[in-house]
Amino acid sequence: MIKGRVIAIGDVHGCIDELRDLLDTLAPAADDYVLFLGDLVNRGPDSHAVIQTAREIGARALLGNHELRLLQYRKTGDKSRLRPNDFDTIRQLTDADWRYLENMALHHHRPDLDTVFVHGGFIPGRDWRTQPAEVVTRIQVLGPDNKPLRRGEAPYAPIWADLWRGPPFVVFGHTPFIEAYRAPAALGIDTGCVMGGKLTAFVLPERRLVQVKARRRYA
Ligand SMILES: [Mn+2]
Repeated sequence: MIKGRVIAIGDVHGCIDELRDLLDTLAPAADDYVLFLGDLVNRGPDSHAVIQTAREIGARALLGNHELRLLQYRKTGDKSRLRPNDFDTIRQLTDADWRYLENMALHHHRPDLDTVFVHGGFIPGRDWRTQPAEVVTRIQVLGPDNKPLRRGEAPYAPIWADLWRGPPFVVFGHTPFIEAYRAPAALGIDTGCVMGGKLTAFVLPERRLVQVKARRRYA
């Protein structure tokens, strides 16, 4: 029995003003399930405010590659893999923010909607449930031998979502597109807000896109 809506929100990357605009438009109700698709942090103006807002509205969040990198540093103290803007984010995060990051799941499955939500995606043809964090938070395209790669590493390789047949239907972020990306059994909703694009939400069960424009280009 479905109660309320599922509201999936694409990569926010610290864009707090646009997140507030989007939430004003969506006006989530108490029985709506608000789910961030990861990469709430880094690059944009205020990672802390984004996580605080997510907490305050009782939203859940999935692990993105940016959070995964921050958490690996938090666990090991090893700074060698951090990127310059990770340091800005680390300075902003409170203990409550870190707890929120530590509770991020790899994916969220809704059998009643035949839909799985994930940050990056999945290797097609394999059980999505057993794919590791390094794959599901980072995959963009499929290289030779089904190797998950970033788009920049293999510009002519197919987007994983184009080869995903489902079921389940997959809603994902991570790979920025100018418009929401409609594949046969997947939908990409990272529309590059931090790069001056849009912040996109996908609302189920009505399957409606809700978008706000970036106020400016932040990265
Ligand atoms: Mn990402």
